[in-house]
Amino acid sequence: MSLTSVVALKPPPAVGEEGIDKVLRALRTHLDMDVAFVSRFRERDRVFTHVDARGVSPLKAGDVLPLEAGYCKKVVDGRLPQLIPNTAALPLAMAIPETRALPIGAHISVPVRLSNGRLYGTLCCFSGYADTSLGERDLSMLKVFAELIADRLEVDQQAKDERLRKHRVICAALAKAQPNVVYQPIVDLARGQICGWESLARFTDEPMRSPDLWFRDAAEAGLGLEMELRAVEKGLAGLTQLPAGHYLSLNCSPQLFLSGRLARVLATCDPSRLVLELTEHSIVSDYGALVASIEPLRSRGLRLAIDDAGAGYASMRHILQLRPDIIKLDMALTQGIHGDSQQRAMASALIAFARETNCSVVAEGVETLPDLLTLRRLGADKVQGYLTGRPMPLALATLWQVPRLPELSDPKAL
Ligand code: G
Ligand code: MN
Repeated sequence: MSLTSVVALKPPPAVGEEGIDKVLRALRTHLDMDVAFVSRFRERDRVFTHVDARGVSPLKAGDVLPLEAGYCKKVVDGRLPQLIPNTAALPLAMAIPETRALPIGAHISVPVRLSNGRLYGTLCCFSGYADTSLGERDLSMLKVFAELIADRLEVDQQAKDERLRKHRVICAALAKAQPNVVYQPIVDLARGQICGWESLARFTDEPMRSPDLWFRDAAEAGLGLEMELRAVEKGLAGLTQLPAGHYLSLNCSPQLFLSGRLARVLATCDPSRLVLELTEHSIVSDYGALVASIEPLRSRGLRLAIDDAGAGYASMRHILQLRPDIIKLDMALTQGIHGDSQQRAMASALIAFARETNCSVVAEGVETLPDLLTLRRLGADKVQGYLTGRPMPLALATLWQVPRLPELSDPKAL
């Protein structure tokens, strides 16, 4: 099976710059001028990064002009004043071709400096007509706005840098065929035998962090689906080596279902041996679309599990809307259940619901025999946890025997 390609993975576009557009609009309408813009100086030219205009604008965001053209560079160098209420009264301004071409009757401009003092560019407003009401107070206000914009640019830049850094780290991990997967046994309590395996992602690349954090960073870098698909592909690669009667449970986010990419990856597998666990961490906004995206796979025998049930609000909605085949009780609900009547009450309620709706219940995170016996007494069908087997490499999984737990076959232990 070929791993998802990482060749054409571009960082996602930046977000959050609309704040500057709002600042520009407020400034321009307050000064009652035709155009307001922020320009960024480069070595030889300047880019108009944000533009706000009344009516049809002579400029648009993304335009590039030579650095020397127009007013801005001259204002920054002190060759032109920052405040020009009437260009006709200033021969130097009249000597600039744009003054007549655009035309520019009034011009007000200040440098935008970053906190380290470095010049970023300028914040500028101009109008076609002179406006002799423009004064020092307007210039002071422009300077305040320039500082606000510089702050905002820096925050945006930091966020962009951070996303690029994450993107590089995630691409590097994908290029090294990360993540690896391990398999954890799921034990059928009626038979005391393994019935399936959950494949779990593990990252051995630096920085050493939990899989949750890797997936979160991948999503922030716009590579969440690539990372998830990789984990699914790697999990699936072990299916043929697991005993034929065992199923394989794979973790998927709602976004992965909705992307349509999952079906392609699963196309060559026997769906009746597969369970997809829907992680509850993301809120689903369109259950109709999600149901529709899973349906073709379910009609071919694939089963759907809701992961981490009992841990939060989303899982309850998932259960009601998606009508799963399996409900996986979160370890927050199962660990210590032996000694906690609240946990027992909640687990019983979910198990009763599962019975009514023809679902089977897998209790996750089971580490102790008393918890296992309590869960069995309450009606859980299957358990998964350190007690019956830690997540392990495929080679070990193919040989794994459930530890002998005499109490499991002892009716008195109920
Ligand atoms: O969210 P999900 O249920 O898919 O992930 C389960 C996680 O819990 C895995 O990372 C797995 O390694 C871990 N895990 C599995 N069994 C146990 C257990 O018995 N105890 C604890 N603390 N963690 C477990
Ligand atoms: Mn899971």
